Amino acid sequence: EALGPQEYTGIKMEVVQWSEAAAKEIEGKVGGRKVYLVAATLRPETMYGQTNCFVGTQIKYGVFAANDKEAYVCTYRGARNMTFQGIFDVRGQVNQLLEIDGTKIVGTKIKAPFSVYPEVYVLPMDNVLATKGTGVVTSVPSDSPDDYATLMDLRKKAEFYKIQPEWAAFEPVPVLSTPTYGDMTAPALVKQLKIQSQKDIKQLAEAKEIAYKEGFYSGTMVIGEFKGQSVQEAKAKVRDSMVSQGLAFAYAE
Ligand code: A2H
Repeated sequence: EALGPQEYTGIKMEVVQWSEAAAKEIEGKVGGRKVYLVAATLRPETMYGQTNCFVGTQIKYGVFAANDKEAYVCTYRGARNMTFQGIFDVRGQVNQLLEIDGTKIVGTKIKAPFSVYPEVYVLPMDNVLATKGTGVVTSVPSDSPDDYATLMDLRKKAEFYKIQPEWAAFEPVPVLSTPTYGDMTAPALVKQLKIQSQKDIKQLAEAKEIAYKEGFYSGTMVIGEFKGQSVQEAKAKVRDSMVSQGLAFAYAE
């Protein structure tokens, strides 16, 4: 864990179509607002490779009014942090429109800003922490070992996880290249460390550490506006570009 505050980017993933279960609970309760799932990421430069989004199945989420026009789906804890960071219209105020279980959000179709896949689905992940970020994780299986291992679990056992196979069918996309692992860092590490599933927490922590260092210090972008630049250079530029287009905001904790 970092000692100072973590500088996340909040990625705004607009809801295109609610899952059946969520639609029932949400109908008539958001006052005509556009609703976004907000994912917290430390790797904004990888957003080109989003294939889905994850929520925790044990986690309760809220739909919070950010202002008259927009509502955000995240944990109550995340919303509280946001409002004290001036992200909602009334600083310090949390206006929760409703509460909903993570399981019910699964299957919702959302926009994935900057991704080569404009619309993707919400899927379940075992290890989403309620105590970190927004409780919503955008998935980049090319560069996140956790995301890749979870996506493979879901594909192998779609029925067990209660998902439609087509929700998990988006292929990982090359986003950045490193000398050691090429342009599919996470799949390479999952293989090398013999990770079988999202339950292999210890090896995944090691893979995550290696992937993060390798990507940040030795990675070159292979896609997007900053293609050919180092990840170190591109990271803030991609973030700024998303923020200036209204697709993301700075979020710290
Ligand atoms: B990262 P740190 Cl491509 N529970 O975003 C579990 N994981 C969470 C979370 C939560 N509540 N909130 C955020 N995260 C994930 C992209 C990514 C991330 C890539 C590679 C590595 C990576 C796409 N997923 O994280 O413990 C989010 O996944 C490894 C550093 O605060 C977020 O960034 O360091 C990262 O964990 C924050 O984890």
